[in-house]
Amino acid sequence: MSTLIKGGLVVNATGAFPADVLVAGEQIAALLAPGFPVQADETIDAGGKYVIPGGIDGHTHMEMPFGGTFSADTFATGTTAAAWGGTTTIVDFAVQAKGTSLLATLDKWHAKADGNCAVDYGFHMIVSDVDDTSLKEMESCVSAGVNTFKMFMAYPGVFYATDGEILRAMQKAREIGGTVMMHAENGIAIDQLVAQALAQGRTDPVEHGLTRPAELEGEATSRAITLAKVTGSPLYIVHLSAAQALDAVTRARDTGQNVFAETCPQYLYLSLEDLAKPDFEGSKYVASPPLRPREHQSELWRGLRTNDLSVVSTDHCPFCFKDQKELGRGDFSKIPNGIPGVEHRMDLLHQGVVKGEISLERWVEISSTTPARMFGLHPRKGVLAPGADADIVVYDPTAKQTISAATHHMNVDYSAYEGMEITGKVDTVLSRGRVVVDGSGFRGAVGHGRFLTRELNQYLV
Ligand code: DUC
Ligand code: ZN
Ligand code: ZN
Ligand code: ZN
Repeated sequence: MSTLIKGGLVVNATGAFPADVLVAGEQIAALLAPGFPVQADETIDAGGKYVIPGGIDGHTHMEMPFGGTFSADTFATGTTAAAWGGTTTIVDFAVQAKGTSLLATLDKWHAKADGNCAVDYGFHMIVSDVDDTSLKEMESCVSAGVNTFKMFMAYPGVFYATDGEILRAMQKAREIGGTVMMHAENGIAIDQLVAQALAQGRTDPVEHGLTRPAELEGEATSRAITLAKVTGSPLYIVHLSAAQALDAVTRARDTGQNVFAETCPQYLYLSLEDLAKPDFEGSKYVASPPLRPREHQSELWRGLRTNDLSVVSTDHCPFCFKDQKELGRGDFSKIPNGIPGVEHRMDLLHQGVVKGEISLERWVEISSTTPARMFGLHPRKGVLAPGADADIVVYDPTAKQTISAATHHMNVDYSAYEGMEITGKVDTVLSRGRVVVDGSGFRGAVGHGRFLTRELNQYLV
């Protein structure tokens, strides 16, 4: 089976140029001068459109257990929504429950995902127990294609790791070619602020933001960076939301330390004002770290331009308003943490191109090429080049759309971006050579997506 994508503007992280893209089987066979005569079974007209590498969302939570409930997207619904939005690879977090083994956790996540994904997928591992067994098992995770290990400085008593535990895990990561991913918020201090708020009868969703000040993200980020420096471990800060945290990352990067950070669309577009919406509407915007006052947003865009923020992932973690977010009525600390977004990352970041915050090439870089290199998937993913997987998005830069829960494909009953007008729209999506989305709708299949074993972070020096 061969497909020719004709007449588009090919955009890679390294540049944009008019070219036709020939796909043979599951891979890109050639980039051709426009109009170069070639036979193909199927032709896709990309005239007036961008042709970009499929998006890679390096941070999702499908079917994630949380306080007796689960995030609302299954691997089937979540990866289908990803495909609709031009994301052709996700990296989801396997969650070690305390007292269980990392390898059993991996098996559990494979049982949920294998045969159930519409696009390709990999895993990160959340390490909840730092003990000799888990540390030893991290080696087996690397052999199984999972070399990124998330830890938490937040959530005492649940996922929280002490500085000593973080130090030990970082030493191990350094030894085995792994990268530690950090949820950097000072959970010990936050828990005190939360208890004080509840004792004073402050129970609304906005208190979630007020009890998690930006300074405590900045402090934890600095501390994680220091521990990484002492151990020589690479460090990837997940879901960075605050200017103070960005400052810490920027300082470390300026010394040449292997420190990397991602932010998420919600921190670029939403703010504490959303958390303050009345009638419990604010619960739709509860995620950790919390949405920040608006002035942080311009700092984050600047960080994306300077590459102190290297990646934008969604932290897609959908909980329905009805019955799930509502668990926290009367106590904001019980609102399930998470915002849905896997479907709209490419569109939301394209607004950055439209508004002149980032270049066209940078859009591709932060949403696909850098995640591919950071998470050991490049050059198979993240680039349009001969030999790469034919994960390709034809994107119409001028089409208009309005984001709404009434039309999205995620299995969640609200959109955090309800009513937002977007310039640009996914036209056609190929996953490993197969058209999975086009004008006629979803043409892919649950089960088409394959597990990706990942190699070393290519940015390490
Ligand atoms: N951290 C995440 O990365 N996702 C959901 C909640 C959290 O604290
Ligand atoms: Zn987190
Ligand atoms: Zn710098
Ligand atoms: Zn997350």
